[in-house]
Amino acid sequence: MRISPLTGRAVALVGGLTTVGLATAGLAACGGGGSPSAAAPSSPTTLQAPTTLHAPTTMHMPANVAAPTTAPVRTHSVTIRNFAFSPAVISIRVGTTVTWTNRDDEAHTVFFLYDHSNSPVLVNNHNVYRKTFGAPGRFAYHCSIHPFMVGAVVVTR
Ligand SMILES: [Cu+2]
Repeated sequence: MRISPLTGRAVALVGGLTTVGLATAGLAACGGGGSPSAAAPSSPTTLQAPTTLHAPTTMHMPANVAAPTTAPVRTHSVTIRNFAFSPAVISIRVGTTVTWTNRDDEAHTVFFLYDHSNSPVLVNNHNVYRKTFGAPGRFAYHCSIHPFMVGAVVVTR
């Protein structure tokens, strides 16, 4: 009974990571002999909106979301094309409305971690989302369907 909940969770996390690491190592060790039959992904026909997402205060970003590092471009228009936000990082003044336009046939969203606001699913090419920023800061966002699609809005006075 000396294991605290925190320690227990940490051990569980490490255990999970170790399992993943071992699995990866095992695959690598197989060389070319393994069958790739397990690689078929299940089809994402039932997309679940994260309406009840409550991020713990100690974890601001999911591990698979990387922060964009490019220099900000001064614009209020972002194009979504080829599974990327362009420019990935923009800078605006307080009170500016930013417009995202989806130029892909694929559906995308614009999800902000700081307020958990999500755009509607932008589909059918040329769908537009607008959001106004009333306070300074650096606000990272990503596509909730494709978390590797990341961007940020830098708001200054
Ligand atoms: Cu997307």
